[in-house]
Amino acid sequence: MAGSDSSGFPGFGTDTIHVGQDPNQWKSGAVIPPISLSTTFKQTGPGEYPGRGGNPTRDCLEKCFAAVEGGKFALAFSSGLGATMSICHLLKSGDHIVAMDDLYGGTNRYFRRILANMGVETTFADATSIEKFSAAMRPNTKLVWIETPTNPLLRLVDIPAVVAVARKQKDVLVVVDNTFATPYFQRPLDLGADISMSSATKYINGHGDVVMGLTAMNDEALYKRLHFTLYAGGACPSAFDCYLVNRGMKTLHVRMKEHFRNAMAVANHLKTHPRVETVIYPGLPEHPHHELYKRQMKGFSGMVTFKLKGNLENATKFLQTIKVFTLAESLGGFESLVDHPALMTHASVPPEQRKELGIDDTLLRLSVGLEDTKDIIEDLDQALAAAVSLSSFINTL
Ligand code: P1T
Repeated sequence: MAGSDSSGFPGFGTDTIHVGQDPNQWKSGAVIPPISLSTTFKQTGPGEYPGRGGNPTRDCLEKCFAAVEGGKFALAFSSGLGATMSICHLLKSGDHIVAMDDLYGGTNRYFRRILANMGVETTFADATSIEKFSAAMRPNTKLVWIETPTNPLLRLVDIPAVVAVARKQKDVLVVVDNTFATPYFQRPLDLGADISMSSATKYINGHGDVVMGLTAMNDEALYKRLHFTLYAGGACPSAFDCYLVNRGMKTLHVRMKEHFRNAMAVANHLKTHPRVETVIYPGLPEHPHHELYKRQMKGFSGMVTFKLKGNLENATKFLQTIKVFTLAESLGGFESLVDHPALMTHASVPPEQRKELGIDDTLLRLSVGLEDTKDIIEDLDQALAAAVSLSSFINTL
């Protein structure tokens, strides 16, 4: 491990700062990669391309992302969902997907309401149970899609165990959505996954001002196929956004340590709070998948999910009173955000699936930012005090 870091992968900070950024690649010797806004590049002859047909600013970002994911290749997309769509373009009608049942609502919606209409069926299974996951596999399964930790319930899936099941069949692609963990804390490719994808909109960029998806992989043939679906499908990011994400990534390791520290403090504070029903944070020893967390991850991000006591009215009051946290979708930026999954990010998940998972009216998802720990905790306390009257829970205390 490089330096005295207690979390993260060896050399992570050095890679994110230097890989793909060599000043000698530019005639000017620019230390910071320039933004190349040109949408077309001079050919040396008809049909002869000077490079591989990419954009120089995007190339810097992709090289850097591949390195921090421990992969050989990376591709950037116009959004996380754009990456998901382009990966699914590798499938054909009649193919089948097994997806984790607890997923970002937009991924669930894409599988059910777009892909299903194109002849690709998805079975949602609880991949935290290898038995349930194995039972969902079919002879025509071609894609396994998991998130770990999941959005919003922060459940953990054993990546090597899922890969082992998928490998029993031919040509099954295993994709891990690594958005919540980030490559600083978890490297799906090292654990056998074929593709590690992230919504770079979140922690990777980290500044709430870019929408982007990133994928990393080791297999060259897969990289070429995915490059084709990106190129032919058009979900390509702008050079300016690539510049911003490449810049944001330079501090990913610094930000993630701080998100981890703040989120641990919040989780520890909320777990004994009289106005709180339950707290979910994989870093807490009480988390049901904490042993797996210790095996598979080197820490966790600023995502803390909890249930406050009471009902929707209490939750609404909390969300209207909280100040340091902004009520908004998305996550992973420097600023603290709070989400009500049932009414916001996961409203498109069918109500019966939400009920089964436990995404109910009092479940709230925090994206703990980089503000001072004391201010974050005091804000949670004041909003909880305003929202939940202890006297109504006197019998439960
Ligand atoms: O927003 P976009 O870049 O398209 O990424 C989609 C996406 C993919 N995977 C995960 C795990 C995600 O959380 C998201 C986007 N999620 C939110 C906007 C949200 O608030 O949960």
